[in-house]
Order: sequence, then C-alpha cells, then structure tokens
Amino acid sequence: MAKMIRERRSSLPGIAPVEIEPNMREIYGELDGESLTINNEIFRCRGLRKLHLEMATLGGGLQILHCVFFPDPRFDLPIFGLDLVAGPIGISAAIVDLSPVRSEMPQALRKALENVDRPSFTQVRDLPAWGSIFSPYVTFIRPADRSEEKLFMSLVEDYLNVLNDALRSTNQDYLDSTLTIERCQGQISYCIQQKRNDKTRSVLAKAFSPEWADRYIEEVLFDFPQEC
Ligand code: BLA
Repeated sequence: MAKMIRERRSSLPGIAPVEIEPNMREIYGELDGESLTINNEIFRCRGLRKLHLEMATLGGGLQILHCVFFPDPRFDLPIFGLDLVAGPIGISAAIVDLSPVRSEMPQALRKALENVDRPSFTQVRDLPAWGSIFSPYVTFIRPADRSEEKLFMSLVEDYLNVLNDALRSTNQDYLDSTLTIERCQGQISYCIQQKRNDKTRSVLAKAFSPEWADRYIEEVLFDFPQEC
C-alpha cells in the first residue's frame, strides 16, 4: 500500500517534501516492553497543503499505515483519509474515504465517486460516533482474506484517481473568499472529530506518554490549516 501511495504521490503537480523536525520524522517508543517505531513522510503539492504518510510498527504485533491528504482550503477538494491497522492475525481495520469539507460535496466529485465500483466486502464494520465526518462513500471493513485485501487496495487506487482528477480540474479561490473560509472550518471539524478516536490516542499514550500523544496528535496528525 505504501509503495502504491508513494508512486501516485510522485506524479502529483508540484509535489515537494515538507521539512519535519528530525525528532518527529523517526520516532521510537516502548509499549508493554515492545518497541514502537513511527516513520513520517510529509509532502505538499498544488491543491494539497499536506500529504502525510505514517507507518508505525509495534514490536512484532501491531502495524499501522495512516495516510491523510489535506487540501489547500483555497481548492474545492475533499480530504483523502486511509487507515490500516494490522495485528498478528491480520488486518482488523481498513478504512478509506474522500471526506467532504463542506456540507455539500462538489457535484463532479459526487458523480466520480458514484462511478467507483465498490466491491461487497464480507465484513463491513460500524463507524464510531465521531465518524460522522466521513462521506456516504466511506469503506470501513475487516478484510476477510488476501483477495479482499487486494480489492481494498484497488479501491484505494480508485479513490486516489478520483482525487487526482479533481485536483487537476479545480481552480483556486481567493484566500479570503467565503468558500475558502467554509472549507477551512470543514477541515478543522474533521481534525476535531479525528482527535476523538481514543484508539489512536491510547496506543500512542501507552508507548510514549499521554502528554506526548496529545502533542503528536495536535501537531503532526491533525494540525489545523495555517490558512485559517
Ligand atoms: C481504529 N486506530 C484504530 C485502532 C487502532 C488505531 C489501534 C483499533 C483497530 C481496530 O478497531 O481494529 C491506531 N491509527 C492508530 C494509530 C495511528 C492511526 C496509533 O492512524 C497513527 C499513529 N484513523 C485515522 C484516519 C482514519 C482513522 C486518518 O488516523 C480514517 C480515515 C480511522 N481508525 C479509524 C477508525 C477506527 C480506527 C474509524 C475504528 C475506531 C472504532 O471502531 O472505535
């Protein structure tokens, strides 16, 4: 999945790495006597203020791939979000979405998402209460086997294609336009809701400390757009 995302990312218009503090790029902690390693990559491109790919490994047990592409609020684009959580017996959570930042999703985007062929996975999971930020096109599953894992990966590729098309056909609005301001607020709401995911916080708090987890979530995972 990470390889596919990196390949897609490299062809985006104006793609450029964003400097991360060295102590936030590669992070080591300990959870229940096992080491936790986090690797972060952050880029930006035309239309997206922050493309974040994070890979975390906890000892031999838990592996997490977290990926969020936050739009530049001047562009009428959704937030791409992907989370994969795998334990020793396989992937327990696989979620992907293009989440709207305004109540109305742009018409062209809605159409494009309608056209994505969404496979019927055998184990669909219920969204938590904070998941009201996701679009009607969110997919949240526990993949049953390798073939469902592959189907999920090609669904992620389809969502990235939709985003890529939108990105290339969207012009930017002024920073002080009402639409930009609304989209800023929408990103802030998305971040606030994501911060209510106690599962993320508790893994990070146990491996590091509650204070570190809060700072990491605020500053690296779900920081607010500076444009607002
Ligand atoms: C669930 N996220 C989880 C779980 C863990 C993490 C351990 C429980 C697994 C399960 O329910 O099977 C942990 N996820 C992390 C950590 C990071 C991470 C430590 O990303 C990063 C360091 N979460 C996101 C994004 C989305 C997301 C971008 O970060 C969606 C686009 C979703 N994760 C998400 C959801 C759940 C989850 C919906 C299930 C929560 C629940 O059922 O309560």
